[in-house]
Amino acid sequence: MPSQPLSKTACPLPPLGMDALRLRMDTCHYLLRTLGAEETAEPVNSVYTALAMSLRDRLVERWKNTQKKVAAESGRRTFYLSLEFLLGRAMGNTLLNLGLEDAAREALTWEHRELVDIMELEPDAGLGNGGLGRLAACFLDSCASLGLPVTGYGIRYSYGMFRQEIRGGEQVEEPDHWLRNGCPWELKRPERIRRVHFFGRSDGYHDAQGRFHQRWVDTHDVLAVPYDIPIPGYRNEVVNTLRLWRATATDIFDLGEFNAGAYPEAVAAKNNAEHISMVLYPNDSSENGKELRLRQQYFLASASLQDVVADWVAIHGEDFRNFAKHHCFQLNDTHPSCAVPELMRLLMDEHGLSWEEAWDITSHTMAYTNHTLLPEALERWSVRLFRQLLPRLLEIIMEINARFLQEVARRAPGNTGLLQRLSIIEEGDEQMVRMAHLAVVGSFSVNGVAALHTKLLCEDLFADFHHLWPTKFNNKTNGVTPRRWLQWANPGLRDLITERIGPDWKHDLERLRDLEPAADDAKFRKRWAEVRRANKERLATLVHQHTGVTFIPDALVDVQVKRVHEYKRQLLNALHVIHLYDRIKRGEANQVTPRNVLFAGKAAPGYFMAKRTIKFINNIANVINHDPDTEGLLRVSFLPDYRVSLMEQICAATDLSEQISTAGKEASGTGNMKFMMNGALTIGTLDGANIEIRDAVGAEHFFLFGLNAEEVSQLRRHYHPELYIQADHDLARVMDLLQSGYFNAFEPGIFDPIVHAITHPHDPWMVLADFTSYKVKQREAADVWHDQTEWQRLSILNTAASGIFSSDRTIAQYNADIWHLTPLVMTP
Ligand code: GPQ
Repeated sequence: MPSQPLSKTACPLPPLGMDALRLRMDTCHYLLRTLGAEETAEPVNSVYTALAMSLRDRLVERWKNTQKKVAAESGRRTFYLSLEFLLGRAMGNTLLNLGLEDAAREALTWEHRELVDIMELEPDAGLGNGGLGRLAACFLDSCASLGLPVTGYGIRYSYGMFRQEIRGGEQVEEPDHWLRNGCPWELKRPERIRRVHFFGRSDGYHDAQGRFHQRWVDTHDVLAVPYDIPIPGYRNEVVNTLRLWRATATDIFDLGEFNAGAYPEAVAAKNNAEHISMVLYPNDSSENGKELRLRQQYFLASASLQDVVADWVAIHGEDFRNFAKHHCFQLNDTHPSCAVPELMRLLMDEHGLSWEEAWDITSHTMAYTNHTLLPEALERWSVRLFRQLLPRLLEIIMEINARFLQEVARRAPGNTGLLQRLSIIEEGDEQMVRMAHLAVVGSFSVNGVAALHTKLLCEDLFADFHHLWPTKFNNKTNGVTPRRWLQWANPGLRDLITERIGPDWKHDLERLRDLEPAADDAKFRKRWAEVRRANKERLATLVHQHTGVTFIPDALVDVQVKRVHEYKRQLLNALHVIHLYDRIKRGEANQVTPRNVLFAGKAAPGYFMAKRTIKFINNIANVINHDPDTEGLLRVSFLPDYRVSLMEQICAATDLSEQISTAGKEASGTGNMKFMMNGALTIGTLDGANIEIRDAVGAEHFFLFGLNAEEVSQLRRHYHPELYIQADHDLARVMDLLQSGYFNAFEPGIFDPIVHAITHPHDPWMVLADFTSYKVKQREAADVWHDQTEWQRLSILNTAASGIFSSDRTIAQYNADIWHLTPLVMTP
């Protein structure tokens, strides 16, 4: 953006709306007085910061009012504990929720600045890997918008999810220093620092009354410094809090440990403490097992619980009788499940409660959400590591387990198999703590994230627990916030919808059903298509900028964006792309529907097959896009560095949403919901929330293919991939092309691992089993695309049926069944 020196324009006062005028004055103030922006410099970044600070001012007042109200009502509160909050950018969301979008646009008209360009300067807060972290962010938005007193607790990683670059078709990871220019949204709260213990040993002693206690001594402590991020509700004056902890060294740790001669070591120790909040582990749906990760988990659990307990003690003293009545801790997967033994420790060791009293409180405040059935994602920590790092916690876990197994033995005498299966401690060469078992035993509620997922939890993963405590288990199908994912991401569609059915849907997404009749209105369909076309042009520009690939105008936009993982089967999609290419090459060009196929997603840095899949897709894209025969028919691109702010552009521009995981493996999926809300049609398996999406929109409006979860598990024992190749000539040709090295002419052998994986009878993801039905369904989708009237009709019907996938519905269900919070009503 060209910019004039500030002096020439220093805050003129043209006729502006009141909000815009105030926003401009505040922005100028921060720009000139706080940031000291130089008059001749190009202060674009400082304009972003100054505007963000002005908006934060507007949040702070509401924030304080909300806190006062929560304190005054002294009702029940929920604390959402999560190692991940994938927030993305805050500015657009703040403007939308405060209703200041137009004001900000006006306020920035001086100096030829454009709000959209300023907003692009905000780095994504990428403090999460994928679905689980983004779900936490959507939930915070919904809690605030429903006026529920819910506080998020997480870690303020210095480095979030890595930035992904693609070089030579391969993923290269670069650190994401998102705090480089500071974060104008957060407020540091040094007065609420907490101390977290590590190492040391457990020590028994008698108190003055002669009662026996245990305490954790000789510890190495780390300080937890909270930074608060405001979470505004949608136009309801509520502002909740996300409190993120940063680790720093204690002075005592530094000076007590080392003598003066070891000064550099003492300083280095500080560094060591700070490692805890240094970086997010980039593993999605797979366990990591590194000691530093366990430190992060305990650090979060301990700091957060101490914070809540301290607030309680400040008001109620040492009387904890009503603590459980007032608190619920929702555990986002097992990552924060150290909270169970930690609350026991705080109540017993620091506040003198008995085991029974502490257990009664703990087991009535903890609620656990499971996000996966994949065995590789189920966290287990070695007892040895636990004993060394968190000795007092291990002692408590062992006691929880002993008492739990006693109860089981009483109910099912002599059933040692059952005891072994249920035990929190897994026996074997090395004893392990099963974190999921700890979470289930310690919680009063255990939920899955989609109907099928919860059913499989009850029948499979937690069958024995379900048998023991059937009423503990419940389903909460995921949702996404319609503020960010429809209103903000797709303003064109938002305004068109409002024009048609009025604004009520913005507060109750189920009202989108009122759009249904519009699907049969030709004029409306035309305008719907126009909005979507404009979105697609924007996406095409973006893709071209970042990949050099030119999308075919008006072609079907076919999208698979998500973490790259074998169970999500990007490979199946890639095989289909090869098949389309093969059809073009064998002379069926006139039967092939023009398509732009878009992939994006990050692979865990240590996940070989996922990284090779990225290379595979890039090589295929390279061959296809450079073959003149594909001109106007097929374009393939892999967009680097997939993240929240990219999805905002992608979901508004997608025609066909690829949700093609092996049935039974995707717990829910949430990208599927974002696409549907924006009018995409889905091609998918009967997996996770796809099933509910199909139920909502109607089976005839969903491209279903593939084996169902039961068929997948039946087939496992006698799966013969070669039979599928023999049975489908198209698949055989694809495999031949692959094996001939067509896509790796100068890189011999690099795709052998891929060929090997999908042709092996032990392929857990059964890629080839679903190829034929996928191909057929893709063809059906292409045929429907030819009938644009029908496609736009289905597109409208998808949006109209997407209301139940609002995270407001999900959160209302968490509240009705688990949290039981009374909504706050704030007046402006
Ligand atoms: N999920 Cl266990 C993640 O994003 N990361 C994880 O570590 C685990 C689960 C996802 C899951 O794969 C999706 O199916 C869900 O939609 C999502 O969690 C939110 O529940």
